[in-house]
Amino acid sequence: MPGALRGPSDYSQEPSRHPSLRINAKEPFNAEATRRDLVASYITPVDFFLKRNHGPIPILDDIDSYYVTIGGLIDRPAKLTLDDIKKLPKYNVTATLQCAGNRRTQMSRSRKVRGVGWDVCALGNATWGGAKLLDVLQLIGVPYHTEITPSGGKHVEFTSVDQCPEEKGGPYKASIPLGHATNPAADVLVAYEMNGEVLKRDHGYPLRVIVPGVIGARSVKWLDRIDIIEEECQGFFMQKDYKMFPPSVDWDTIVWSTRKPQMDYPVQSAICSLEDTNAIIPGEVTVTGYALSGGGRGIERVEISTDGGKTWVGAVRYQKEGVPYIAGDITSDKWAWVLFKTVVDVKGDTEIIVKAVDSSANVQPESVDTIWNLRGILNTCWHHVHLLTTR
Ligand code: MTE
Ligand code: MO
Repeated sequence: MPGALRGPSDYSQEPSRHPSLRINAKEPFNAEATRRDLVASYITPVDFFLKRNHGPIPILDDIDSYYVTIGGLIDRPAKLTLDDIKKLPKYNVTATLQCAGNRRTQMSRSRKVRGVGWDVCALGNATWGGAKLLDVLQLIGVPYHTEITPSGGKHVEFTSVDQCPEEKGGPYKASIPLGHATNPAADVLVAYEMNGEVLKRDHGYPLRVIVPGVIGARSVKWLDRIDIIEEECQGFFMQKDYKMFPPSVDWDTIVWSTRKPQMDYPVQSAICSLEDTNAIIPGEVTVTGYALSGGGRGIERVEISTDGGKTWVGAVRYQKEGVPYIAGDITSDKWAWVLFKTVVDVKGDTEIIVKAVDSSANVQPESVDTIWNLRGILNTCWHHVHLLTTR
């Protein structure tokens, strides 16, 4: 089913970006904020939000001729304009989008992996405005809480318009199970706003999918089609990428079909107020950063160690200024990261370590070697910062 629209095949019409971003690859454009910029606010400004692309950025500004085709294993296929989507009830969901490749550079230091290198900022936390995917699906006759349609549809596939070399010049694609898409509590959105503004081209203008609690790769930008399909999407990024293999599998032994596409991400945290290179004056040092987990699990604890992991001290967690964070409470944003803060007394050269525990009591692994994988995804080991003090 070829899409109606096609993005550019070269990089001559890229949007402008904030000059302070760390650029990890120019074409396709892949960039992250500096650590300090990332945690300066709970809601990440669009400028500092992760930019993760596999091809040139599409231009879909002829909004009068734009529509999303909804088809596949259903009786009532439809073409929906942006206005049709905007007529549905609007939801604002604050959700963190994290790329599965976050912290890949560090994993590659232990043993080389393939993929764009990222420091600890391949994520961002935004308030996404849009229709719920299940309301869009209801328009074509799919009821809520459905795992299979009468014609055998079990997955919802999202197809974009960007041309990705990995798809042999075809568009980026991904799918999620129908049961996930039609679960009202999963908050899957067809979004047209980011932080109260119209989506920027870099982030999927005019429409993108947001799948909260799931690796960023499934939140397809520049939406062209939504199809109900029988089996999960066969695209490159579902079948030949973004799968988690054990450390024993390498490029000569990999059998892609033995693993399912990665969906939820595991518990993660990182220190963002400090870099390995900082020369610190001995005394009190403020340590801030973020923690998050997938699947809507909250953050139960964030702990800091300065003695190599023998003893740990809890850090203060927060989302909104002045509101104490309680995992699972209605006052917290369940799909969003939690920022943390603590003060450490640094006497001499010190290594500071952070780890988080989520509301299912999952803990980050100590060492990168036990989770090493050839594509360098889901590096969630304890995050270390090495501080040198000035005398
Ligand atoms: N959608 C399209 N059409 N093309 C892409 O290359 N990249 C995916 C996802 N959706 C991608 C896409 C990946 S891997 C991630 S991590 C997120 O978009 C990044 O979204 P962002 O650039 O808005 O931060
Ligand atoms: Mo990603």
